[in-house]
Amino acid sequence: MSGTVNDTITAIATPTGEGGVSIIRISGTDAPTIARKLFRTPAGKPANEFTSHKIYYGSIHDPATGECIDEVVLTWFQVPKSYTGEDVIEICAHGGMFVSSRILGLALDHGARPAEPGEFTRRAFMNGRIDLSQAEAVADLIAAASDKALQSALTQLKGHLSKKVNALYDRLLSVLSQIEAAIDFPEEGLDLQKRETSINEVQQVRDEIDVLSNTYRQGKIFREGASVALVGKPNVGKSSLLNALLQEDRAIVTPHPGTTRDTLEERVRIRDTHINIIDSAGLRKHPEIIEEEGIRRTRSAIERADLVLVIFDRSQSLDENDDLMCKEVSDRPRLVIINKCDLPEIWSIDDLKLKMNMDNPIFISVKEQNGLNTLIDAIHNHIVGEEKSCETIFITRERHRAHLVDASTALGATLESLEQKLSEEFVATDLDIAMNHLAAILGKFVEDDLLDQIFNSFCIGK
Ligand SMILES: Nc1nc2c(ncn2[C@@H]2O[C@H](COP(=O)(O)OP(=O)(O)OP(=O)(O)O)[C@@H](O)[C@H]2O)c(=O)[nH]1
Ligand SMILES: [Mg+2]
Repeated sequence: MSGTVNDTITAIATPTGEGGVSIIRISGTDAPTIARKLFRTPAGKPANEFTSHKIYYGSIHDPATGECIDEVVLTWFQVPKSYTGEDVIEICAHGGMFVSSRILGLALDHGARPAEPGEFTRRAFMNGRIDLSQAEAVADLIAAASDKALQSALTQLKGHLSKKVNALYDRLLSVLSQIEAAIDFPEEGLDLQKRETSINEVQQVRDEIDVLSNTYRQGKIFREGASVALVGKPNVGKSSLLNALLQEDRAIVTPHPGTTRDTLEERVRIRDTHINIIDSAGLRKHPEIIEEEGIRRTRSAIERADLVLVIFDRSQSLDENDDLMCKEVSDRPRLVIINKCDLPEIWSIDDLKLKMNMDNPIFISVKEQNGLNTLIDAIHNHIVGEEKSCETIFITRERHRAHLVDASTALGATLESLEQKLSEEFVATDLDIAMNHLAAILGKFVEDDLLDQIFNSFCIGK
């Protein structure tokens, strides 16, 4: 991370390319001075003073040559009531790359330096405008590709997760203050009643932390989309189903078993969620050498999938390859699909029930486009589960989950020490560890390396 925290930074905040408007953002102490140097009123005069949060119409000139670069509107957000918590100038220009680059160049010539990715948001965090989980929500909001992703990022940006984590932290803090009082006045110690209340309170906080960390599976799906793997022995119609779900001829389909040799991943939107759907090489007990790597990849897809669609062909007898597949998916979340229902059936459902501890199978014919809506509903229900209110808090980042799990572990140790009436010092140490993990979610006492890692994934200008 270059530069100092007090210098003035600038960037084009809108995406590169042509558009209706583009915004050049300048943040830092020199922002108003730079704006005064570059901006002219419609009468061609310099603007002496700007008022905060008012929009000014005028133009940008090159002070060295007097050349007019563009007609613009300019807004000044006076410190501290701005996105970054510093003086911020936003110049809204016509949306051409050349025009916006010229204005950016002028801001750089007059004292600003180029902002790094996420540096505006990083300053908002450093200046206490938002905490770290809200800063992460800004990145998630920008990257959101579905309503669910948008809703959960917005809830986090509004500070719902922060409030929840802060409340849990404060509850542990009151327990800790009781414990510390007992350490400071050992003659009084932690009496039985206080010990009991502490145990109850720590247990309750721990339960709430566990509930929160358990929302990760769902939250991650909202943020990144769900992985759904299409699995079956060769020729059951996996690639045909992929194409049907995508509504395009993406994967090669032939009547020959063993057509797909590699996994193929495509994104498709189902209702308001996006899923990454993975077509795979057919599982076969005695593969040719060339298929072996493909099958290894199929296994890896089964491992990482949030849902496996296990596909059978009703027109071919069940064989050892179907057995192999049943074994491979036995402990994975799955939907059983029976394809080619347009052809005469060779085996009965009871044959399959014997092989698989099976939920209700879904009958489809990709060829005749039958049963596909039922399948889509089933995928959606499985992925999204029951609808939760949009205010429900979901954990969407592994970083948050890891801190919650560690906090819960430390609280487990706290409870053990309390129950076994060990020295208050032990209790206080574990409580402190748990509280530090909660604080880390919000970015209190955070290391620069972690900030670099988080903000470097942002775009420039945010
Ligand atoms: N009758 C009928 N044929 C189907 C249906 N679905 C797929 N097929 C045919 O089955 C054959 C195999 O289809 P694919 O989609 O390539 O099967 P796959 O499971 O991807 O096969 P591999 O990649 O070899 O593992 C093709 O000839 C498809 O046209 C269906 O619902 N009914
Ligand atoms: Mg295939």
